[in-house]
Amino acid sequence: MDTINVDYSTQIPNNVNLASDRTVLRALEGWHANYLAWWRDMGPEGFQDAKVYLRTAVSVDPQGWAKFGYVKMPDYRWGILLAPQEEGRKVNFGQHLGESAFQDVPGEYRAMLRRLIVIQGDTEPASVEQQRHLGKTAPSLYDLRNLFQVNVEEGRHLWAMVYLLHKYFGRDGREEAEELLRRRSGNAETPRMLGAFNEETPDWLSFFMFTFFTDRDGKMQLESLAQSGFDPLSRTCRFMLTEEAHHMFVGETGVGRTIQRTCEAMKAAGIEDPHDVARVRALGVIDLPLIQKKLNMHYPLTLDLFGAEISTNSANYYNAGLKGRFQETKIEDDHRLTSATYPVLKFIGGKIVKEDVPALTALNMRLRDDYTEDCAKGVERWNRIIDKEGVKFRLELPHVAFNRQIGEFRDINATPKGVLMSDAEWAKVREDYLPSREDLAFLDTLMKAEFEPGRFAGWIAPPKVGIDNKTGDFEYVQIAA
Ligand code: BYC
Ligand code: FE
Ligand code: FE
Repeated sequence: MDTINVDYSTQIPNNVNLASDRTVLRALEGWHANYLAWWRDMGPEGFQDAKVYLRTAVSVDPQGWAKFGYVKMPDYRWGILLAPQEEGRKVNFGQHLGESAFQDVPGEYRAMLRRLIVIQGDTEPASVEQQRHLGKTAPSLYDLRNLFQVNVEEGRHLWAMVYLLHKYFGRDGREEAEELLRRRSGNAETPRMLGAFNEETPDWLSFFMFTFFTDRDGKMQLESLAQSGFDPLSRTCRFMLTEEAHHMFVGETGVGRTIQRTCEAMKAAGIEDPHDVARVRALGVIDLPLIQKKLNMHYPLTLDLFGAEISTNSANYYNAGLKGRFQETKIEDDHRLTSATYPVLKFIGGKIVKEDVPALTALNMRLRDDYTEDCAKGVERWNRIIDKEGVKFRLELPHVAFNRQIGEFRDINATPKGVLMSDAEWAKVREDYLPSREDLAFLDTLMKAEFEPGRFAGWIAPPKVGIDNKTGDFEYVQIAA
């Protein structure tokens, strides 16, 4: 079997020749049943029988890897797809620089590697759980379909990690794979592993912010794992990244269309001051200050996902050749980082100061900086929409010390501009910067489903083009009667 096209003859589509790997195939078939039970329990609520116009990966050829068609989500062909093996691939960083890439798990790195794979795997079903109630309030069938596309692909990303656990980690891998179906987002006893994945996604603005910010952490982490010297991990992450692009598209255009609609409505009503919140809300659109507050909520939560600024874990991952930097092979240095330094923001003597630290321990910070740069570009594209409509307002990323739970700034209060303040001061201004109960109640009033083909809820503009070049009135989801 070639490794570009996918074998659909087995219950589990794959391009890893599962048919000749009976033990792994059998174990995965067992897990499949539990996965489907999890999907029915924790997947999109109320839409399990709807026919959704979804893309399914049929190949890993960058020129054309997907086909579109109506599918009921539980019938989606979740498959195991790895990018083709590169002949003679090497370990590109760390202690093993220049050695052949690992085709099997090096014994001494087994625990570390398993942990990385499990953490990555845990986020995927978590996001599906977080988003399971959103279908009921979708602003259009187009958006509903995009939500479900993201959901089934996150499900596939779980499959990608579970395949590695089953194939390379024996019994403990199989146990971890079961645990991945047992933890639950937001559950006090069995929470998901990372902070942001236990938060609620209460409304569509949060969904769009999540796919813009948090799926972008996914992109950055997958980029670093795609550099891995453990070749099967690298190959699976490389393919996952092709799907990830759509998730960020959903987020960026979702927020962009919301902004567009708000600005248009303000103009039509002759409102010039974007801070005249009451009048803007009376138009049934989301005021720009509230969009900024949601951004203020999601960006720090996602910064926390990068771990502490200074981390021996990340140094160990790098030395072992398991997790690299963003675009590692394009960076010109020794790829060992034995003497390099990197500037890190720290909290010392009551002040935020920049300090050079050994680059090897600052890898989380570096990846986070690359992430921030990527986010800032997206925010600028949003600002261009506001400019174009002639509204005087700018969205901004808050300071990295704002509202953090992990790392240097977890114990302090800072404004989005980075001005430090006491607990008492913070309590007074918190709702100037983060959504208040009243803000959320307002958003809730807008979250009403619009399921008529071609129609959109009043708070969001239609997209410029349809999915798969479909026309505006295309029925992206056929909701079962
Ligand atoms: N919440 O040494 P540190 C995605 C823990 S998103 C809770 O700084 P490290 C997706 C940490 O585990 C991408 N705990 O940690 C997006 C450690 O615990 P231990 C997901 C946290 O390991 C949208 C301790 O604190 N993939 O794919 O350097 C939809 C010390 O911290 C958190 C990955 O993350 C937190 N936020 O960095 C769907 C890639 N942060 O060892 C999907 C794999 C830290 O003391 N993960 N801790 O028990 C990693 O590379 C790293 O584990 C982390 C943390 C970057 C997450
Ligand atoms: Fe994912
Ligand atoms: Fe994603």
